[in-house]
Amino acid sequence: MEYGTIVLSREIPIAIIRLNRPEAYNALNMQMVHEIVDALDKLEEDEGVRCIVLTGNDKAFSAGADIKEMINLSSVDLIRTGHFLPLWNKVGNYSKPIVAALSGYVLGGGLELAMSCDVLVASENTKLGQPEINIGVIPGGGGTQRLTRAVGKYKAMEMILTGSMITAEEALRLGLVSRVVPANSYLDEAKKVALEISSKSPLALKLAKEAVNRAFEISLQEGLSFERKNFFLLFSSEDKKEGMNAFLQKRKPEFKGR
Ligand code: DAK
Repeated sequence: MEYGTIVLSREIPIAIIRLNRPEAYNALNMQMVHEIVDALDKLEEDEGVRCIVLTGNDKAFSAGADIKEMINLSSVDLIRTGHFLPLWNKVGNYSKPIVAALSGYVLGGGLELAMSCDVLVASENTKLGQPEINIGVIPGGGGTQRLTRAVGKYKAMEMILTGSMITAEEALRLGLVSRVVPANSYLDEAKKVALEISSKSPLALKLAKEAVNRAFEISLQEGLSFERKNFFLLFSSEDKKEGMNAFLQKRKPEFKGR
C-alpha cells in the first residue's frame, strides 16, 4: 500500500511511523487512520520489528481529528462507520511496544492517540490538550478516561472543561509523559528508548504490556493474579533460559521470542 499521509521507515529492530500532513498540523483524517492501521498491521507481522516509534513533526504530533472532514458528519454516520474506531482499537490493543515521540501540538484525538501508546517522549516545546469543548463536543477517543486515569479528576476536568493546553514540563509533573528532552533531540531520544526496549525478550515485552494495561481495567487482586500467570508463563520460554544464562555467564542475552 502506497501511503499519502504517513511515512513508514524501518531501522531494524525498530520502525518509525511519521504522521505527515504538515499543512494541517497532522490532523487525523480517514485516510491517515487507514494508513496507520495498515502500517501497524504490517509491523505486527514483521518479526524483525520489535518496537515502533510513532511521531509527527517539530510543530505538531497531531492537532486532533480533521475538523474539515468531521463538520458534515452526523451521529448516524459515526454509528454506521465507527469512524476512528479501527485506530483506537488497533493502537489500544497492539501487541508490540509503541513509543510516541511528541513535539509541538498534541491535541484532541492527537493526545488520545499518544495516550494509547506505551512510552511518551516529549520535546520541551510540546503543548498538550483536549480542546474538543471549544468546538462544541467532548473527547471521543478515550480522552475522558485515559487522561483522568493519568492525571486525576481535577486536572482532567480543568483541561477537558476549559480546553486549555499544558506544557511538556507540566505533563511530566502530572505523569502524562514519560520524559521531556530538548527540542532538537526528541526523536533521537525516542529511538534510543525504542532500541533499548527492542533488546528485551519480545514475549516478555508483550506480557508485561498486557499486565500493565490490565491495571486500568480490573481490581488489584485480579491484576496481581493476571501478572503472576504471565510471570509463570514466561518460565516456559527459551528467552527466560537465555536471559538467566546470559546473566550468569556475564554476556548480553540474545532473545528470539521463543
Ligand atoms: N483539523 C483540520 N485542520 C486543522 C486542524 C484540525 N484539527 N488543526 C489545524 N488545522 C489547520 C487549520 O485549519 C489551518 O489550515 P488553513 O487555514 O491553513 O487551510 C492550518 O491547520 C493551520 O492552523 P491555524 O491557522 O489554526 O494555526 P495556529 O498556529 O494559529 O493554531 C492550533 C494552531 C493547533 C492551536 C489550531 O489550529 C487549533 O486549535 N486547531 C484545532 C485543534 C482542535 O480543536 N483539535 C480537536 C479536534 S476534535 C472519534 C474520537 C475522537 C475524535 C473524533 C472521533 N470517534 C470515536 C468517532 C477526535 C476529535 C478531535 O480531535
